[in-house]
Amino acid sequence: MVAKAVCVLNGEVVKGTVFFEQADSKAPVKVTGEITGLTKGLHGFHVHEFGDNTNGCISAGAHFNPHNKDHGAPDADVRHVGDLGNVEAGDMGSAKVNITDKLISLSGEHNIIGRTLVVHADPDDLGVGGHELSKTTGNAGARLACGVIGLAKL
Ligand SMILES: *[C@@H]1O[C@H](CO)[C@@H](O)[C@H](O)[C@H]1NC(C)=O
Ligand SMILES: [Cu+2]
Ligand SMILES: [Zn+2]
Repeated sequence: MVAKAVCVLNGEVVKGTVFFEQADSKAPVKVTGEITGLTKGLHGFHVHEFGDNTNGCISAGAHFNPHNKDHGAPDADVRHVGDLGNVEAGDMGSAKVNITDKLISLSGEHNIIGRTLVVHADPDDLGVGGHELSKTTGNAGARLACGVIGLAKL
């Protein structure tokens, strides 16, 4: 059965709306939308563990990682479930999101509904940057905007 979810990203400057759609519980999830107010270039893009924004994006915790793996690229064998890589903003600071991901889900063990989507200040090095944070966060820097992923109308 098709499932849909939505997230409104809300930061001081960075805003966005991101839609999630999954044809059935085993299908890949299509992630689409637009994020504005970014600097030109790549920005880390992840699902973090908790849908808690009581202290801003910080209370969302670490990357959603139910299997205790190292951080990695979306297409890597070793990655967090929440690792969606980067979005890329153009000259006007707007990024079109168009990702299809095989690991996140809108139900079951990898369910991202009720968790937080975060867009970061810096590029995610996809675990291979050689920085001390590469294997945990991709060294993606500050959390510019975030929002809780919620159920959407079908
Ligand atoms: C999103 O990506 C898919 C596959 O790469 C492509 O077929 C589709 O046209 C893209 N959609 C948009 C809105 O860019
Ligand atoms: Cu993140
Ligand atoms: Zn990660």
